[in-house]
Amino acid sequence: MNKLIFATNNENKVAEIKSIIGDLFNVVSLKDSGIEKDIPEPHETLEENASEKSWTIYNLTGENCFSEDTGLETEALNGEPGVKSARYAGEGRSFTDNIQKLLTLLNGVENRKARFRTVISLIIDGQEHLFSGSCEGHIGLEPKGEKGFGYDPVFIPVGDTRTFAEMSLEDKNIYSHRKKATAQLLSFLSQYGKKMYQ
Ligand code: ITT
Repeated sequence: MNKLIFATNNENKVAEIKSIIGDLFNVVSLKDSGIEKDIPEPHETLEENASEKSWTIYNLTGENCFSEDTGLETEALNGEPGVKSARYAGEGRSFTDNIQKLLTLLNGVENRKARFRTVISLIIDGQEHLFSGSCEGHIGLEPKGEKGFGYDPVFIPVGDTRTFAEMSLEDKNIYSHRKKATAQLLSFLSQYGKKMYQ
């Protein structure tokens, strides 16, 4: 089966992407590849950060790989936390702190519209390809649910009344930004595979 290194240190992302890709590709995380590397995310856009992550691992291994950068963008906060999503409350702070900061900034704010956006950077045979997916929704008044990760307890997608953290992974995949971006990646890979073997 074709191997693809997933350039991430976030095991929750690995579980989600594996649940979407299934057996079509052998997705191997950095941990499973024995690579210990804190990949830099120094840029102002998800695209540039995703690109930096995948080139870092491609240059290190020479193997086909992909990465993704995801941000939660809220309308009332001009797109924040956005690219700062992972470290919104500061370096080394917990996810509870990130959620608390977001809820405090949105306290009393009527417009709670938000969206998750994922950008995937794939490097295959030395060439980069970008894919993206987004999910519209709103930020709840308080955290709800125990499943998922990150901002899932406060994000409610359009079309549902539950937060992502109250859903099974199967249900999150009905709406999810990551699912949409990964579907594009899969469609590209299946076309690419056909061209290679024609
Ligand atoms: P890598 O860079 O190693 O892939 P990361 O955790 O730093 O992992 P990102 O910068 O892409 O990943 O993600 C920013 C944060 O946004 C991340 O720490 C998550 O907690 C949160 N996040 C990403 N996807 C999410 C999702 O589907 N649901 C809830 N929160 C999410």
